[in-house]
Amino acid sequence: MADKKKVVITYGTFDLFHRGHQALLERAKALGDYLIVGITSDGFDRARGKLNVKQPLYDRIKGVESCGAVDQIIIEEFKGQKIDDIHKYGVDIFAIGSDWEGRFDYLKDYCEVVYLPRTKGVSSTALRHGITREVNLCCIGENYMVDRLISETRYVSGIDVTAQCAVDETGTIVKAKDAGLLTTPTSMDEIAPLVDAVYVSTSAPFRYQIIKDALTHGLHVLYQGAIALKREQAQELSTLAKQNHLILMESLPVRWYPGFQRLRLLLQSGVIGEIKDIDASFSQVPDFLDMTNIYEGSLYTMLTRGLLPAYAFLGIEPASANLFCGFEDDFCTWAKCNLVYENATATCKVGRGVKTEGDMTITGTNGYIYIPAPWWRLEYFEIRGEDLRDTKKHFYELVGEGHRYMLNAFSEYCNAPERFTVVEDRLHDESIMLAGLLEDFESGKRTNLSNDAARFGGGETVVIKQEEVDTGII
Ligand code: C2G
Repeated sequence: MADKKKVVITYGTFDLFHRGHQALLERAKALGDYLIVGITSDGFDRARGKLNVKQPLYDRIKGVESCGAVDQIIIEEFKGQKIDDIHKYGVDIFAIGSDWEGRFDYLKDYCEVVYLPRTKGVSSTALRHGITREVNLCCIGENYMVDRLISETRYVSGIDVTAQCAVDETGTIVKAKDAGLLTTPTSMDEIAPLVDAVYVSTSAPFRYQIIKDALTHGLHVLYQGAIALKREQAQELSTLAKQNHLILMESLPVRWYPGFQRLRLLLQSGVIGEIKDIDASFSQVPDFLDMTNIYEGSLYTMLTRGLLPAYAFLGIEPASANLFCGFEDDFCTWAKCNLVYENATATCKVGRGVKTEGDMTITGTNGYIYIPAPWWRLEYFEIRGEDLRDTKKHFYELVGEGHRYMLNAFSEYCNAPERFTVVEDRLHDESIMLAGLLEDFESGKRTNLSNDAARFGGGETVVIKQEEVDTGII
């Protein structure tokens, strides 16, 4: 029919309605004659794992209504409803922001699908005036960690990736090859006015300089892996962040998982008495592992995760620490760290290119915690004592990849840096310790690697090295 109205539909949470939402709805309306907006119910957001939604449904509806471009509002209550709505309302065009690029292509069987560019820099100015809580992020690096982080930000209300750039082999920021519709700045001077924070996921040797640049430009920083390769550099970055009231945080999602947070509180409350031993393993065998790049090895990418339970539950100052590393050529495929505290011990084993997973056991004077492998999901654990009938079972569901919990914490801290001071010293000290450990290991390795060569494991040649680390380094 010639005069049939062109019906457009779009969906969203529309929490703390802002001008990015407004622009999206106006653009969607301009695609046709009649605009339907599906607003997610609180239950649906919970079910799809969207964290941190601030407003109840009623207030979010009021926000969308205030926009003036909307003809009809419906509530989105379940996965799969979109196809049903398209039939029900005779929809011609499904429109959605470009952060969902490709994700709704399956709807092309039912109507036209249009990805509309998102509004950039919605929050930078507003954030400074405390009006909205959305944090704009630029990802520095092009790798699967960045892809994973970007996809998880979709499920956190209050943080948004608006830019991405790459880093070349000299450590210089360059245009991203595959940034999709994101802005791709080519220097920190260009990044700074666009966003509030950066996520740094580069090769270890470039990390220090890029983080320093970002902090100097007044940006909050989330970084992947060890903060720096030298203790002094890590210390310098910590001081810089504190002086400028900026958040400097390692991207270590496990720390923010609901189960991990609860376990920490339980241990602090003395649920198993005094902790005497912790045993944790963590490994990855990625599809593609570049073993010519030593900075992809266990030591640089995994150790921080393996040490987390010991650091978090026993502290960052063991009386001594032994680090054993297995190498293939110069690539560290596994590392094992034995920590000795005044009154407790801990072992962590990490691997990249070798596979291991173990249950985690935390031994205490009145009982123990048993966490089945892979322990790091922390979805389930048991508090056990002498009498197994007294076992207490704890279950904490982990949604998505888990990064969303960390992103949630990061965005909240960016909005209220004064709240970060409670955890700042501990997190910074952990990073400094780790940088120191890597520095000492590196310098030791250079002088006596050849003396420690050993052959074992079915004829495979592996270099194994034992490093005695001074008191207070870890
Ligand atoms: N949006 C935008 N610019 C911004 C922020 C958001 O254009 N700066 C767009 C989003 O791309 C989305 C809409 O505004 O199309 C609503 O965003 P959200 O409230 O974050 O909703 P979302 O979680 O993206 O839900 O079924 C729900 C949908 O899948 C989308």
